[in-house]
Amino acid sequence: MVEYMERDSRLGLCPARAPRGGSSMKVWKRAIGAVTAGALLAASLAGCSGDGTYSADMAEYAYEKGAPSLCQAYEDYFQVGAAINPRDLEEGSDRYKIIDKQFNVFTLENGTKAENIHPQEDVYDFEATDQLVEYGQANGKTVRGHTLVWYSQCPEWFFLDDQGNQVSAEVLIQRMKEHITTIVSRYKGKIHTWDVCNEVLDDSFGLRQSEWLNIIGDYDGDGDSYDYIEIAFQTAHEADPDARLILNDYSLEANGNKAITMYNMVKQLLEEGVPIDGIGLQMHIDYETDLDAMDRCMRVLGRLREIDPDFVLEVTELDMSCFTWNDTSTQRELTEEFVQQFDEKYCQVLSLLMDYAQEGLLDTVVFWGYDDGSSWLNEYPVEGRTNHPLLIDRELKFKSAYWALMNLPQQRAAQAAQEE
Ligand SMILES: [Ca+2]
Ligand SMILES: [Ca+2]
Repeated sequence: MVEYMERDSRLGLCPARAPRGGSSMKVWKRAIGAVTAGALLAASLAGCSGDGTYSADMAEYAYEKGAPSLCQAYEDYFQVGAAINPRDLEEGSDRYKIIDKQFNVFTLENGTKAENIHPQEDVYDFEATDQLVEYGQANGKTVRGHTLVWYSQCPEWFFLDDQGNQVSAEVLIQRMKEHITTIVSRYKGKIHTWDVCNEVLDDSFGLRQSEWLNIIGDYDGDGDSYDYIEIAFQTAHEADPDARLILNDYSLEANGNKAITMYNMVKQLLEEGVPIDGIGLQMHIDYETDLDAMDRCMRVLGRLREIDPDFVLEVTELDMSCFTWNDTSTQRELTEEFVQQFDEKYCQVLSLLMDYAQEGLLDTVVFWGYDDGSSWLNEYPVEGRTNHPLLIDRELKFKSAYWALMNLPQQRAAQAAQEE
């Protein structure tokens, strides 16, 4: 924080810490107007260290020692993280310098998914996950494990016997328990948080159809079919009682039906004693994301704290597409107007998340990647498009969105101070 504050004072800004508390929806609405000025400020700040032009050597500037970092800027609110891949951990590389400096919580984008870590019944491949865990241990970083039980990127052997027939519920439960126990035990005390189950809900209403659901079903006969989720969380909890266990899903911040379905299900599971510590909101949003809907959904999920006061929300896969869902185009012209809208939306979203953090509802925000060139959104939902959903561009240069987010905590603090 020290170096950043020195830069601030050079520019005559008060680096006051954001006060705790404060009302929620009002704050981000007020903060919006300050963002453009913030972007200009960021440009001049960046220019201070270079030859006066905004883009010159930005990447080098932003990860040099003493330059600001995202996780420092938000340290009073939440940890800031990124999904990464093994190449990011090559010490000394530009990518390593960026992730090591900017983030304090990490998820492997693919390495811990079942198809990679447990490709065959008797074959585990821990290499990528071990590498991240070792890095985390050596550098004081929080590591998230993603993910133990998911309908996708899960090898077929889980669900089939030697003859290629579907296995019984008993066999699948046994395999799931072995999978979870082996992995969670190996990283006991080292992987802080597990996305135990991923994407268990349907987009319209109720549970998603999956082999996990269809084979295990209402195994205990109590009238619900949450059994595979219940068993997964119990098993993970037994393997590492101190790990934070998360139920992760998408569109919870946008789809009210889904948020309410999640609330009702988790409420029942908590009341039955299932050890769920929180909900992970993937938060794959776009530049037109409806913030009022987001706030309503977050408030619904936040009510789970009435049942468990320690219940948390995490943002686990944040990125912001330059295309709305129905837009099938492959290119987005980055006009000044669009970039400004994009940066403002990112600030508004982060400002909302800071509100929840101040209320103790949320303590972790993880981006799904960090550079536009590596984002999955270049291939999904439209293949071969050029998307720009993150804070660092294809040349590993820091975008204006990055600088806008860097300035946001101070702007909020300044706004709050003005009102006192
Ligand atoms: Ca049941
Ligand atoms: Ca039950």
